[in-house]
Amino acid sequence: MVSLKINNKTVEADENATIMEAAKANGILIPSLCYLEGVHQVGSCRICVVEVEGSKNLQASCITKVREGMTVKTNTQEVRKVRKVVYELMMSDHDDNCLICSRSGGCEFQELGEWIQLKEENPYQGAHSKLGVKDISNPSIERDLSKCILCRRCITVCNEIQGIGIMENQNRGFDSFVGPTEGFELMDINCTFCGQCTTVCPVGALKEKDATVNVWEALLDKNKRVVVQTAPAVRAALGEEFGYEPGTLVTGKMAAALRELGFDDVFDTNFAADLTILEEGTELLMRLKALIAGDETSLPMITSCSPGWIKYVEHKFPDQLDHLSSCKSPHMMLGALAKSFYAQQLGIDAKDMYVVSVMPCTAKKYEITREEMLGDVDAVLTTRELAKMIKDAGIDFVNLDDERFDNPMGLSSGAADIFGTTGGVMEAALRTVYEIITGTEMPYENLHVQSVMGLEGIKEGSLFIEKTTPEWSGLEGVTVRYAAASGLSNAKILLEQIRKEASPYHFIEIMACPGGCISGGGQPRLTTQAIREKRMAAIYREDEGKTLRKSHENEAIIHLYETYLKEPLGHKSHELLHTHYVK
Ligand code: HC1
Repeated sequence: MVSLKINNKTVEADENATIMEAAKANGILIPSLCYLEGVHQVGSCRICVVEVEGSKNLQASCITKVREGMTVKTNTQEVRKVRKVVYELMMSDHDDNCLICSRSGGCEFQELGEWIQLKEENPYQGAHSKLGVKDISNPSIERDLSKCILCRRCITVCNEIQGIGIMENQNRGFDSFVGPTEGFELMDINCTFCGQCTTVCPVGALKEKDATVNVWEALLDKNKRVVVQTAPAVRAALGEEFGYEPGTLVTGKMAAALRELGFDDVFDTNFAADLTILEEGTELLMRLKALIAGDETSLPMITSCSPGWIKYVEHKFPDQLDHLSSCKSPHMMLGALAKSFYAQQLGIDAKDMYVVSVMPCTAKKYEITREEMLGDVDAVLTTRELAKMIKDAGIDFVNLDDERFDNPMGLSSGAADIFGTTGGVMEAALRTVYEIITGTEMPYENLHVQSVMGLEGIKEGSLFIEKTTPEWSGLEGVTVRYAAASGLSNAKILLEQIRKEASPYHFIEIMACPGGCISGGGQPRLTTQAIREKRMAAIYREDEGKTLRKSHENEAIIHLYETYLKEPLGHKSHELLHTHYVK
């Protein structure tokens, strides 16, 4: 620990802390636009400058380490003057059409303007370098270069957290911009559309492609049956858009709001998550059986519900596609069932049905445009877009009474709830697969697979199968090894292991976003580690609060198999619930 003075207050700080961290820990806030928690700081925006006694120039507090005996001032006249000039220079090349910007009211740059008390006219008026330059090349993410303030957060998250590295500083001086190399658009390169860049962008330069206009149109169309479904992680974060503490579950209010918006059927993606466990679990069992019989098979099997991850593996590891489960992601399964099984029940043509998925994810917008699954789902709204629609409609969200999802695709188990967090799909699958093989419940307290819980990037564990039911004999004595990874740089580590034929696992869960869908690219901004933890705790609370906690015990799923699908991996399932991948 070192001792230093910040604004005449003597404070203690870890010797590796930056001035900004030491100040924050002691209740002194220093503004910044480029700072991002938990990564290498670039110190590019210079908004966080402070005076350090003995230094000739002001120092960027996000990259300057504390020293014993240091004296720091964060709020002198000189600091405020420089901060204002830096801000005004950024502002001079920023499209200031704030009233019609999607970030208005939630823009960090706007908030900083208030902090700095910018009142007079900006002295640095002049030409704008990229006015009107937009990248709308893809179905997930929109880039508006005239709003970019060159803070480089998107570069950091794309490089350091996701390990993709498609965003770079381009050109110099007045011509500089941030984007893919040689001015390519996102559609032309290996962007996974995970949308992590949209969650860290402090302004409106990076955002999801808007789907609200199309959804409003569908809701107004009297000839359409408009079905909506919501992902497991949305309910743990939507409340934040309405002032609730992170980690507040708003499942019932969300269902009520969707009905008030005019959706005809309010279904739960969690229903299809349970269905996924039956299909994917059976697929795993088949591969394990083949292994025991000495037949050729692809192990480890890897989950396929995260479309950013699928796009990544298709680009970077096309030789490993056999390892992916052939299951569509749960919301695509629900879309396909809505337009077949449910449309049949209603006696309507699938063409007259419009399916909307509310997802924490921007890559899901791209997923619905994939040729192999085209038509299953018509529109994807992010959590942020749903919040906007609720506000637009003047719905008093906070005072809504809780409502439930509709049948026949509204019932779900706790196993489905935990899909929303890293490790959750693995735990949900093990709850079912272990019980099918052994005829007994998984030997873990409260059904939790502790080894895959938590926010670590890669987690692993194993489960010994002592005895089996007669149907699965041959698997006794097998130790099933599993892993769960979140964030694409972690996924890469496990894929490289597989490529070298050095993977010890039978089953791997991979989610493109760090922490899983709780911190997806469409969730409320800005997701910190503390917020991730609270959303994750909420998801486990939802699971533990249910009596139904295993996918294979979901009566609605059992009924669906009895009356329509017949059996997991059967003909109908293959037709509706499975897909293939593209090299
Ligand atoms: Fe997810 Fe999934 S859990 S991918 O993380 O398998 O987005 O929440 O909806 O489809 O169920 C996301 C979340 C989500 C799917 C499910």
